[in-house]
Amino acid sequence: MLEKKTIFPMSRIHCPMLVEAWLEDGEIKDAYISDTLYRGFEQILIGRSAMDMPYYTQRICGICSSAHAITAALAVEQALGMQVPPNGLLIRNLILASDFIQNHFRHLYLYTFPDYFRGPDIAPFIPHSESDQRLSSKENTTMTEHYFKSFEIARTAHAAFAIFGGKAPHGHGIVPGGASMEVDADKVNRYRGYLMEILGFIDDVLLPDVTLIRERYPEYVDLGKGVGNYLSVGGFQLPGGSTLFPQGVILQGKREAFDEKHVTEDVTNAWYKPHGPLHPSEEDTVPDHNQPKGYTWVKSPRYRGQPVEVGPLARAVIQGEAVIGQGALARTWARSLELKKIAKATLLWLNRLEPGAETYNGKKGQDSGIGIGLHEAMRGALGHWISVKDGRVNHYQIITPSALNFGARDEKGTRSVGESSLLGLKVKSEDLKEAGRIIRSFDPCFSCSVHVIDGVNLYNLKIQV
Ligand code: NFE
Repeated sequence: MLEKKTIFPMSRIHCPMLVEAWLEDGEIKDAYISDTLYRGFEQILIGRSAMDMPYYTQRICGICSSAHAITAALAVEQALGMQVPPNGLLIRNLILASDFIQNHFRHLYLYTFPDYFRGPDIAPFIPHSESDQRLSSKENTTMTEHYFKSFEIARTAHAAFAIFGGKAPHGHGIVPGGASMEVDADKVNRYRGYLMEILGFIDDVLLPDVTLIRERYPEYVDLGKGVGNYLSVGGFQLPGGSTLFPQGVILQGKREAFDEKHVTEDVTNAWYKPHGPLHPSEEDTVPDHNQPKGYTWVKSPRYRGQPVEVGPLARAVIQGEAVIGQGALARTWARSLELKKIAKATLLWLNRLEPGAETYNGKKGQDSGIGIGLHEAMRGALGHWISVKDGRVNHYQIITPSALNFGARDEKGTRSVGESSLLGLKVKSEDLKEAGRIIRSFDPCFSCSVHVIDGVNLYNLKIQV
């Protein structure tokens, strides 16, 4: 006899993610993951100036804002035939890198590590989950100190962001055609100073902390595996064409080049007007709460019809880097190492900036066209598909990393990577902490995923079983 248990809210970042697990004898046999929040960004964008897309789309989310800015800028630049000068590429990378850094620190210390240590008897640590605590009291105290210290270091990353972004989050620095800030020695030196401080924290605090957690919870390195499919659309382009993150796909162990033509979304089990799998350039977003099979606002993105995992672990796998496993702590470990990789890269990019050289080129080849922006966001692959007519948006579709990891099961009934990662998990705790550790390792963000809170569906999930 299956027993239903619900985890809500699932994420420590904000509320709309709901996980429904179906258990038998303490083992998860099935899972449904639902986003209870609909936002409708794709409709908001229609009819607006294409040049404003980096600003509008950043409002999808405050923790990955600059990822949307750069992806929108790439889409608009392709549609309107714009070229970015070398300084512009580097400044955009520096803005996005500092945003990645604040995101990864927040994810690790505020949203993930509390799954593995016991904080003091104060908010936000209470009520405590007492099950499966493996750190000593002294180690718990140290982790708590680092938890609070991470606020400061994430703020330092935002300060670096604001040097070239004007403010953080939702900066003003990334625009179609380049970057709006000029380069001078003072900005370069301040950014470098912040990054040196951040690198010190990574080496002295973060890496020892994540090593400790990995040692105490070794089985989580492989608990919560995905489906063996990984995707990265690449990112952090440098003058000359190379990128820090490569692009590629691995499907069932086989590597292949990425081609966006193979990206589709269907809405069979989501709350939208029904349609089969469609390429984002052909797809619409028409909410329909009455769809009988619907159980989430997140559509079902697929690559060649298959679910794919995205994020730091996927990027490491695609890059051919050594990974420690494929489960929850393998994701957390990959995110920690990626943090260092990005922070170190910024120091090289700073050296390549040319003070005084142009950062922006507003010349356009045309006023109408089609563009595709693809860039890795903090949580994985992000795509913006735009069609522009006379400078205005007439079609826009967005596929976010959390939609890729956590969309609805598709027309064939295939589960997302996130739903699959819970299958077979043995649960001993009352609060399903084991499942929480796995789902939170993806760093889920459901405001991004459906880009008006619906009070009815928050608590009245219509799931078909
Ligand atoms: Ni709201 Fe985002 C990132 C995007 S969601 S955080 O990273 O796009 O997956």
